[in-house]
Amino acid sequence: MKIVRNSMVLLGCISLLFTACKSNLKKEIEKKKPNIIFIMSDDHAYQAISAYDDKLIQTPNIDRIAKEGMLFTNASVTNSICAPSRAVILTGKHSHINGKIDNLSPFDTTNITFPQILQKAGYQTAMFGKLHFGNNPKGFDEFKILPGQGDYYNPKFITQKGDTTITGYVTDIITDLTLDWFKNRRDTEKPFMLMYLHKAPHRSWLPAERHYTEFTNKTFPVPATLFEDYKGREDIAGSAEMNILKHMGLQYDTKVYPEVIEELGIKDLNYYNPIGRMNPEQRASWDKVYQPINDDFKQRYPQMNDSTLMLWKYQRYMQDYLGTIAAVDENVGRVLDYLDEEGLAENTMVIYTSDQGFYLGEHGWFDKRFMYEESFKTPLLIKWPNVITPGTTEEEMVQNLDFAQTFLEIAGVTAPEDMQGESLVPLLKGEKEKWDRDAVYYHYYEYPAEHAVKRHYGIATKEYKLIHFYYDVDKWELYDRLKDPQELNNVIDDPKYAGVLSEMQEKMKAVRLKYKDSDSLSNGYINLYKEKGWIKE
Ligand code: SGN
Ligand code: CA
Repeated sequence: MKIVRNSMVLLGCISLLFTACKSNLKKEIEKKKPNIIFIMSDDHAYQAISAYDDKLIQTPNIDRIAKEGMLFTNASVTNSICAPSRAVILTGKHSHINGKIDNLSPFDTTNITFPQILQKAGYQTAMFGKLHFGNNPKGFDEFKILPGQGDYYNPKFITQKGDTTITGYVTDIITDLTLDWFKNRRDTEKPFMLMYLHKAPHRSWLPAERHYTEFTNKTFPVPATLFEDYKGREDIAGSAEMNILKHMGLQYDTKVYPEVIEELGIKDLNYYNPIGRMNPEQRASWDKVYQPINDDFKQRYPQMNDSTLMLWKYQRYMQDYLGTIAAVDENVGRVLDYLDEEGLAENTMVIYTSDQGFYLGEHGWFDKRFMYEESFKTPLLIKWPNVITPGTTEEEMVQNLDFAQTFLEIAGVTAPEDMQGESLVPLLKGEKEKWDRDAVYYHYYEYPAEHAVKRHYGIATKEYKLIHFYYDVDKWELYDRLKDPQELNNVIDDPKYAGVLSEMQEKMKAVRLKYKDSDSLSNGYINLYKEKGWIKE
């Protein structure tokens, strides 16, 4: 009897030990799963990252990600506007499938997002910064997000414990919140997925005080197409309302004081004053630098013509836009340093991207929305030690649609069948032979709306781009991306391109079929605008 009891106790012990070992082993494996830090800025043009182009600004910290990892030179978005881009990233589905077609309607939270899946798979998840969804994110153990667009100075945050307003500069604060989470609440037993999302450099471009002088003292090179006249494309490019001369606000964007505008008798955009949130101390530091700019403008304005005013506005735009990026770069450096110091860098994938590209004076524009190069293309830099060969450049066509499946694959989770992207892991591993995408798809919807960019969809191959503008127009454009990188010549009617055109049209049909987009879906989304009264019949 005794022997039997003893052996049962022994067996029990072994089984307990086995279970403990198994659960420790599981924890070890969980811990070894790569961590993910997804860094995204808002409206950060690749032209303003020195790893891509160093004529405007040096961004040594962001560049570090490419130096230690991979720089994607042909990454694009599927719909060049904020909240839709974020919805595509979280769901791995095009806008016409996830339903978030524009910034105006709230995100449908019945969509399954990759953070929800990762959280279930044992990842600790956190989000800090700008989401812009109109509702809170699902699948996060912790979030502190800006309401809507958020503010540069003394921003309010939505948290799980209620709203809070924090004194200071938004880019620094989002980083402080992130580092505070790392230091005080990161579960060292679990892998993590962190979304660290900057508001900068979104309009209306308020830099941090420490960057005022440096940037307002600089003069930036003028893009070749700043004075484009949109000839032959009057009803598409020419009808958009994002021209620096005509549509950029003197007060709102270039920071001319309301009293100066009044004194000069200028009719300006009727926007609120973005420096209004500053406290007296912040305002005093601002005035020290921006009052002399105003004095100078007051003196020069009477002699200005359209062309000198355009140049003045362009320089003011660049000074403030790039000034906000200096703080993003410094703060990215703080996070990268923390990872290095804590020995976390080794097992962490770091991604830097933007929710879309942006025009920095090309075509005379600011803003985005079009499928044309500067707003279609987005920066993408990824480091993943021991997997990516440092300093690699990748020219394959990848999209924000691909992130969800990439993260799921590196976490060892099978992606839902209905996600529409491709995992980037083969490219990250240098296994190019496993990548066979030859075209990407794009669809923009937010019209009629601010900036008046018409609804359009299109495909891009490495060589060509075919775009169809619809709803209140029916216009097709074809661009030769290699011969005409600035996209000034629409060759749709050029007989030399007849063969290319028919090939691209066939491809467009196939791609639309593959991603399940159709005219009937587009009409459904137009009807939605009619129902909401945003389109008058
Ligand atoms: C705001 C801006 C627009 C910008 C949209 C979308 N105007 O409406 O210039 O296109 O955001 O930007 S502002 O007067 O509010 O600054 S997005 O990045 O959120 O999509
Ligand atoms: Ca944006």
